[in-house]
Amino acid sequence: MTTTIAPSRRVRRTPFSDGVTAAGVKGYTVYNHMLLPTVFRSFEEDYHHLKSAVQVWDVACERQVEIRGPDAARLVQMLTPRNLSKMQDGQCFYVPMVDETGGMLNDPVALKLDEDRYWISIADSDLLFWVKGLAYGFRLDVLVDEPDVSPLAIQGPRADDLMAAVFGDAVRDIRFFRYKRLAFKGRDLIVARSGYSKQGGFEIYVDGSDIAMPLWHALFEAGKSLDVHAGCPNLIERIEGGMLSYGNDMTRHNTPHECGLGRFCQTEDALGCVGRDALLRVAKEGPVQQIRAIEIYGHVPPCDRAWPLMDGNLQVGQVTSAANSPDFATGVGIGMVRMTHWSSGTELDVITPDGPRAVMVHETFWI
Ligand code: THG
Repeated sequence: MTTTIAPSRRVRRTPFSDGVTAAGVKGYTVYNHMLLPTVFRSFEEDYHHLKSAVQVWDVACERQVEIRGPDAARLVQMLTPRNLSKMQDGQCFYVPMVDETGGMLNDPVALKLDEDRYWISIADSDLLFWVKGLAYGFRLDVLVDEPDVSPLAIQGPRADDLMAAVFGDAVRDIRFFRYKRLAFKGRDLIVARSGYSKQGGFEIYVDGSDIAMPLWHALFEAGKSLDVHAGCPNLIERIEGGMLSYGNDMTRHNTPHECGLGRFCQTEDALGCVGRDALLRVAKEGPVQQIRAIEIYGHVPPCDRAWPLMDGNLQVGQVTSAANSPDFATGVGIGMVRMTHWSSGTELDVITPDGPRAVMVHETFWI
């Protein structure tokens, strides 16, 4: 018998699940209580294809927390130390969200839909409860809920051509982290130039499950000559690009500064932000540990727990994501490293379940 995830109502299917199954998905994880494919052909084949062609990703698990009403802007600014005062309709912002201690609660993409309406496209934590709690506790005039919106990502170097075939040439003019409303079957959908890869591409916020499979089929039909394939966020490519995974590389016990997300914090200007005082303190003093790229020498096994980073007998950090990179011909990892050992070129050992491996710390990622 093979090991499977037991299907149940709690582990939610997505409006694209029929397409994902038909495309031969080989592995899933659970993200926001919803299925998220992890592999189709193999991690390596998916990786090479993502970097050379175009893929359609079921990322419906990037659920939206919708905030609407007269106090929407105030509430969204309460959630993040990033200054949102100049955010325009049509913009997406990558925003660290923190609790009252400055601890990371999520690292979503926020979209401003209107002066009084936002979507928060969340990573894997139940942010809805925190947002609802703040709205209730502060008696804010807002509605907070999870709409029937399912992102579908189109990623890879041929993403523009595939999207233009379905939505028209207007997609080519969408700038990075901007969105346009484009028609599909008479429905206006938000199409943003964004996505969880460094290969470029788009995210379509599919508003209404009924058009999910029609859109899926239209993309595969239009992409026949482009070698389009079903794909998913690729572990190897994500690590090469230093894209963090909430719950893996960071948790509530890390500040944005430790996560290397200080450039997304303007805490001084983020008036009303929960955790502002705590973050002003850490921004001034600087973090004592920080995210680093970890080059790992020798084959690495799957990383399903934090691996200690050692300087001899002294633990100086941990590796929380790791894979074997075909393009860079080395093990690649993401780790949290103490400041005494975080400069580029530092040599350490990581303790994997298959034994210790020599590693080198780098301040920049591979791509
Ligand atoms: N897209 C959408 N929702 C999401 C994700 C996404 N929700 C879950 C998860 N991903 C949230 N985490 C991230 C992490 C990184 C980025 C986006 C969401 C990202 N980072 C850019 C980079 O590293 O190149 C920088 C962004 C910027 O410069 O503003 O895109 O992927 N809808």
